Amino acid sequence: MNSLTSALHEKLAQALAQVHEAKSVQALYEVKVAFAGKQGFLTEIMKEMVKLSKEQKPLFGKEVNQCKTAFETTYQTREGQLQEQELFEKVARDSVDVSLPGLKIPAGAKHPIYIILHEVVAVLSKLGYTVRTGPQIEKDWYNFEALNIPPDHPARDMQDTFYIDANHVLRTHTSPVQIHALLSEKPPFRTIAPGSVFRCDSDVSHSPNFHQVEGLLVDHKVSMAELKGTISFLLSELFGSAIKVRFRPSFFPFTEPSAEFDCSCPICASKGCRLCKFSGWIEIGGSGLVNPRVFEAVKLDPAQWQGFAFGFGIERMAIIKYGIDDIRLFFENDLRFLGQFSV
Ligand code: 2U9
Repeated sequence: MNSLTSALHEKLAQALAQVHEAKSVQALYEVKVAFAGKQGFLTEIMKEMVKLSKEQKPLFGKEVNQCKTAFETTYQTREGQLQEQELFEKVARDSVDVSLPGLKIPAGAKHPIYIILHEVVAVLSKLGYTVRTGPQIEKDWYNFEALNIPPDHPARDMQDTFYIDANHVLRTHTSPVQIHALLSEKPPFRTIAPGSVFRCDSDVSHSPNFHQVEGLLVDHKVSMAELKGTISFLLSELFGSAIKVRFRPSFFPFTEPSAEFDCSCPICASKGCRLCKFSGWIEIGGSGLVNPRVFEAVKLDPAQWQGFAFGFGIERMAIIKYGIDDIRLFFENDLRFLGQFSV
């Protein structure tokens, strides 16, 4: 046996021992790369063949092939064992203890604002109102001008309005939705615009972002009596038929005449409590007959068309209905607060 052949057999014996000793599929693979890989021992020893005689060369080539086959066979057997072993270890490691109690997934709850908003929509739908929505960023004209709010009106003051730029604002009410409706739809119609509005104001009873519902009915002849009937119906459906409603003269640029409306305190049944400030009455919102100047702005003839409109804040409704004393709770997403409204 020449020295190359004995080196070959010695290395094969070594590699087979390493195969048996390998503790992982990865370690095993490294043995294979070192012995039979492209740049491994067998490739290198083949290069040494030039040193052999013409007769020795084919014999040595045959030896190399036999060693390769012997290595492969042993390698594959060991690989199978290690793969199985690793699989068992993985299964043992990842096993599930089926006797452990399951994770409790708490049930979600509807947000109180969502609950009230949908109650209001449900009641007004019975009277034939359909919901309209619109963008939260509005052109000055839709939010103010068309609603007869002149440039020097206090509602436009930087303190109340978030300006995006000189011509765009975060809507301060949902009235621009009604302006879009008046421009795109042929009256008569009745519509409600619920949604998020923004005012630069923040304390226990004011949030820079709150929700409103506004209603608008347009027809040839519309009266304050119909407006009062609509508001009374809505409040009695929301707070119960025992509720009393009163209207107080007020002023809004977009309605004339205008009236604010209150309801008897549903918390203390008008006996007097902290919520109604011991007056027995709670302020709910504002209303009135659509100012003819609004019809003129949207190119509708005020001699042909009349309307009534009303608006109120949803947070305020929720505060009254649930006896909540800080408006900021609606926006903090504290699950201890939100969980109380689960159905
Ligand atoms: C058009 C014409 C008139 C909607 C109205 C009020 C009165 C009102 C406030 C109540 C509390 C807003 O959330 S609040 O601060 N709203 O007092 N809103 S009348 O009048 C309209 C709307 C659209 C075309």
